[in-house]
Amino acid sequence: MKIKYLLDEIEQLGASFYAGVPDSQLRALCDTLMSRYGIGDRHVIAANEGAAVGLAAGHYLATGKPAVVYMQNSGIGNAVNPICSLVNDKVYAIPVLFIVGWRGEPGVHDEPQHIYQGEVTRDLLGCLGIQNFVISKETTPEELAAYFSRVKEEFALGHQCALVVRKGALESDEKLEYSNNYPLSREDVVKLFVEHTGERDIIVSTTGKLSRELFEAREARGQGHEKDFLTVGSMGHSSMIAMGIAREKNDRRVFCLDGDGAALMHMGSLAVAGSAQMGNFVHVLFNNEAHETVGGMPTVSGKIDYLGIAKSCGYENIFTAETEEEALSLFDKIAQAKGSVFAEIKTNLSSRADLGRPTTTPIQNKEAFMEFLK
Ligand SMILES: Cc1ncc(C[n+]2csc(CCOP(=O)(O)OP(=O)(O)O)c2C)c(N)n1
Repeated sequence: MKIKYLLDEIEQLGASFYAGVPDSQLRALCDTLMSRYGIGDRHVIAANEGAAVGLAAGHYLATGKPAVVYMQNSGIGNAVNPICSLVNDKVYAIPVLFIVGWRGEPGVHDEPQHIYQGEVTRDLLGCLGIQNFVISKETTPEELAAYFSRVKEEFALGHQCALVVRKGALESDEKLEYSNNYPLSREDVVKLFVEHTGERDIIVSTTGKLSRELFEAREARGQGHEKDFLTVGSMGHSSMIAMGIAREKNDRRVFCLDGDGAALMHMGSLAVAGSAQMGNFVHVLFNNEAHETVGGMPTVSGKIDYLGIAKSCGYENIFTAETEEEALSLFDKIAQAKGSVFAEIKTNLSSRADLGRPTTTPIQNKEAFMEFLK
């Protein structure tokens, strides 16, 4: 279905403000919003999906108009609290239109982290009191108009509605290419970590392509995957997984390889990890100022002083790298550091079109990893 039909219906609904977290399955929507509105009056990329509901609520309070919140279905969990305790009609009764990318739809092949989420997506929305309509490639403008009439009725009652978007359902004429000028690629830096971390060092890697690149780097070197915990889902929680391990394994160094979008998503964890001042904790932020994995839409990380934030959160050693030379010298600095480390590495938005996905299952990953931790 052409994205134009959807945006026209939204316009007629009186909604003109969009907030969300990008999703590859909603790429046609994200790119169209970026090209029409950029980031500004009509469109904000939120830190997480719950925050997007907050923005939608604030917009409604200020204008009396409903807003649109877009997200991958993985983000429903982040939004549950403000859906139940803020916008629900038993509280402030604030209409919101959700546009939800349906990863892991039953019967459609997808990665393990999407399977259960995909199974429960519509039930979960139903449970949250949100009427939802499935949008597929075949949805006609007439069917869409009928869904929007229902949305209007629900909005009049102070309810929320959702469009659950199937894979490949939305088409747009524009596909934006995003870029920055940093010399290092994320994948090359990931390879450096594989080469320069020690035999007993532990890696916890963030959601998205970074984990896929780590998996492939091990394969390319003929190594096993037991040293790495791949946070395939649960975006934004790799630092807390790493902290949970580091607390128990004082004699092992734990590297968290984080993404800037993920770190922003639950930024409070930086304060908790930093203030714990664990001498074996090495938090590495791959900052490409974007959600590269899902298409490259920008984050606010270009405007953020992560080094200042890390310092004030209590990290004891703060490093930065933008060139290969600087990235290589990081490993000596980390080896000599006394106390916890935060390192920000600036990376560009290149990634391989033929990048694979883990060929082992999450359970195999967990079992080998736990054995390695013993
Ligand atoms: C809660 C949640 N929201 C959204 C997504 C979809 N998603 C997967 S990876 C990703 C981008 C991650 O960005 P970043 O951490 O900056 O890493 P990059 O891809 O740029 O390396 C997003 C939005 C998700 N998996 N989970």
